[in-house]
Order: sequence, then structure tokens, then C-alpha cells
Amino acid sequence: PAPTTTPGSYLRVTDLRGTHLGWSELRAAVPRQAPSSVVDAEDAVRGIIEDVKARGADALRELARKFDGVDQERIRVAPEEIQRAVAALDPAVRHGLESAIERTRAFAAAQRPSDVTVEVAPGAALHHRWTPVRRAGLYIPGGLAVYPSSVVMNVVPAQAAGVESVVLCSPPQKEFGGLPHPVILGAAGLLGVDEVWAIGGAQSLAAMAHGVVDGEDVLEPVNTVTGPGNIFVAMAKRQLRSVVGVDAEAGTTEIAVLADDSADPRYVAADLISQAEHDPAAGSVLITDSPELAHAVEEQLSVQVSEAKHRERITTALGGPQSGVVLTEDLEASVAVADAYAAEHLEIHTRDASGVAARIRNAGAVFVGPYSPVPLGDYAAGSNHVLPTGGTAVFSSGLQAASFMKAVQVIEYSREALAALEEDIVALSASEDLPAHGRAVTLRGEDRGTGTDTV
Ligand code: HSO
Ligand code: ZN
Repeated sequence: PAPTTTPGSYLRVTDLRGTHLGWSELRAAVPRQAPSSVVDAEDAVRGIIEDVKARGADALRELARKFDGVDQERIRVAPEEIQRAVAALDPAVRHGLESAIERTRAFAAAQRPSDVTVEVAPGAALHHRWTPVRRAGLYIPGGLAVYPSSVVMNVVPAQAAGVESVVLCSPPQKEFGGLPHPVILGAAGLLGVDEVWAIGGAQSLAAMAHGVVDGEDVLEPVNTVTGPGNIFVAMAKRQLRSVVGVDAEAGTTEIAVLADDSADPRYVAADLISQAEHDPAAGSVLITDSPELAHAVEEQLSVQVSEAKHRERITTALGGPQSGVVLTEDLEASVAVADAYAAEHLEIHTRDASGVAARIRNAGAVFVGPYSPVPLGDYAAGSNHVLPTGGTAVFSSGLQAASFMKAVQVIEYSREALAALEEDIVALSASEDLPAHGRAVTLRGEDRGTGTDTV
């Protein structure tokens, strides 16, 4: 039989019981957002990037007036303003940020990839050497969703990678005298970032990619940009990809909960609500082989949603096609659905939760057991909250030190080790009609024993 989808009071129910779907069919059957309209921003963003490239700071001032309603004197934020923002942080918020920084730093440092050296034959040495990029740029949005936690999540792995120079851009805010949001400045200050520019959206990505001179202030071009943003930011990343390294185009957040009948429906409902709170387009998915649990979660949703501050947004998110309950035959089938959905965040609420977690191939981050809810990872666990969305976890990973690093492959052969490969190289170069390739090797062979070789 084919899967059936029926409306519930909050979540639609897709019943996969009795179906035997293959991988592609499962990928199509799981709840998913309609593809975003990033391309709608294509022409506007192209214009902005060209303008910033051609007119630099003049263009940035004009765009700040147009989009942020702000007349800017200095575009770069004075370092004293950053220090002032640190001093003005609410003590509890400061404590939260500091403990997040500490744990995220510890994990990010441990995640750094290590160099390797291999001797594939006597005298034939290969090294894989990781190096950080020289300079990284981070964009943090302003407006409705202000996430100082995202400053931590982007800056910490860059610093752990050994990036020497980090610049942060965030939109100028009218209500803060044309400066970025004070808690964003405070978080930057706590992290030791002293270069912040008040530039918003696509124009900030253009400025960081191409560099800007504003009188005394110079925004040097960066090698990699990261950070969340709307469709304009996503489109700017797409268009600047040939100029700078970029992280993924952040999509709307999502959570999947894989649960059996041992799960606590109050916890499951609270966690589904927590990510729905971000955005009416956020996705909350429950994958379970227990219709009783699905029912109990629905009951909990009706209690908890009505108590939530952002209940309108939450109700819209839970009711959208990107959210729902997926009913499965058994645990095995639930794991297959979770893999096909490839959630940004996947919670496991089952017996032997760690055993089940170990069987998951596709997820940005896996939260194991009843005491590892997603908001723990959003703010404090020490893992990174910049994770692949929209099913892209089948091929990509969350932000980490390696996102700001690249590897150099180093080749170091001795005379004998090269000689041992001479025939192979000559044969392959002839087969590709590139005889000068072979010649570069035979030349060295001829030197052997003629006394002209120096080593
Ligand atoms: N859940 C979001 C991150 C976040 N939550 C920031 C709260 N603040 C995407 O992983
Ligand atoms: Zn969140």
C-alpha cells in the first residue's frame, strides 16, 4: 500500500505502516519544506555586489540608508563601543555566553583534524598538512531574530582552527544609534573579536569578499565567510562562491524526534515546539512506531502550544507540510525514515538510545536520550549549532574547525623512489599523449650514473 497522510489537530500524520518504501520513495514521503525562493533574490543581489565592488563605502552608506534607515558616519564599529557593550551585558547572559564559549572551544579544539605522513614505499613520503585560512568573515543578522549564540558558534571554530584574523558584520540598527545589536557586540567582545563593521545582508558579504576602504578604516578581503541569513544572504553566498569559501546556505531550522513507546510525550512535545518557535517555516517531525505515543504527543502539544509566547508562529510551523508525524512499522523502519529525512537535529527517545543513535548515518547532530534536548545544543552543550538543513545532512556536516581549514598535500620522493616509478609514468604519459610529462622523469633517470647528478 501507498503511504497515507491525514490531518491531526497539530501535526499531519503520514502512515508508513505496511508500506515497503525504498530510499528514494522514503526521501519523497517524509515531511519537507517547499524549496526556498532563493533565486528570486538573484538580480537584486547581483546589483548590490556590483555596486559595493564599484563604489565601496559610498554604496554601503547608501544601502544602510535604504535598508536600515540609518545615516552612517563610521561604518566600522569603534573598539571602545565593543568594550562598552561587553560591560553592559546582563550578568546572567554574560555567564551563559562564557560557559558556551568554554565548552564550544574545548570541543572545537579536539575536532581539529590532524596531519598525517605516509611512506607509501621506501623514500616515497606523502604528507597531508592542514592549515587555517588567513582571514575569516562572519555575518550575523539583525532585526527580529538576534542570536548572540550564533556569534559564539561561528567565531569559536574559526579561532580553534587558528585563523589569525576574524571580522564580524551585522546590520546597523536605528534603535541602537546605528550600531549592531549590543548583545552581538558584547558576544564579539567576549570572544576577543575587535573588528566589527555595521553592514547588513548581501552588501556585507560583498564587502567581506572584495574588501572595502573607508577613509582610515580598511576592511581587508576575507578567505572564507560563514553565518546565517535570509534569502539575500544565501544568494550572495552563491554568487560569491568563486571569490571566497562559504559555509552552507543556512535553511530554516528543523527537528526530528525518533521515539518509541518508552518516550515521555511531554519532553517530545516541548522539543518539537522549541524549534517551531524559530520560524513559521520551521520543521518539527515525530518519527515513531507507537500510535499511542503519537496520540499522547498531540495531547501535550495542545497543552504546551497554548502556553507558548510565540504560539502563532509555532502553530503555523507545526501545521505546515514541513512538519508531521511519521508512523512506522517498527524501530528498524523508524531508523530508515530518520536517515531519509536527514534532520538538522535528530533526538533519540527510545530504549537503548545510544545503540539506536549509533545506527544513524544522516543527521547534522544527534541528541541522545531524554536529557539531551536540542536547546541544550543550541546554547550550551559545546557542540556547534550551525548544522546542515533541508536534508543536506546526507552529504554535509556542521560547522567545525575544519570548515576554516584546508589541506596541503606534500610530496617528497628520493631519487630511488622516483626511479622505481619511471616506467609507469612514461607509459601513462604516452597514453595521454603528454610525452613531456614522461621526459621530466626520464631526464632524471639519465642523470643517474652519468655523474651529472648532484645528490
Ligand atoms: N536552533 C537554531 C540555533 C539557535 N537556537 C540559535 C536558538 N538560538 C539552529 O540550529
Ligand atoms: Zn534553536
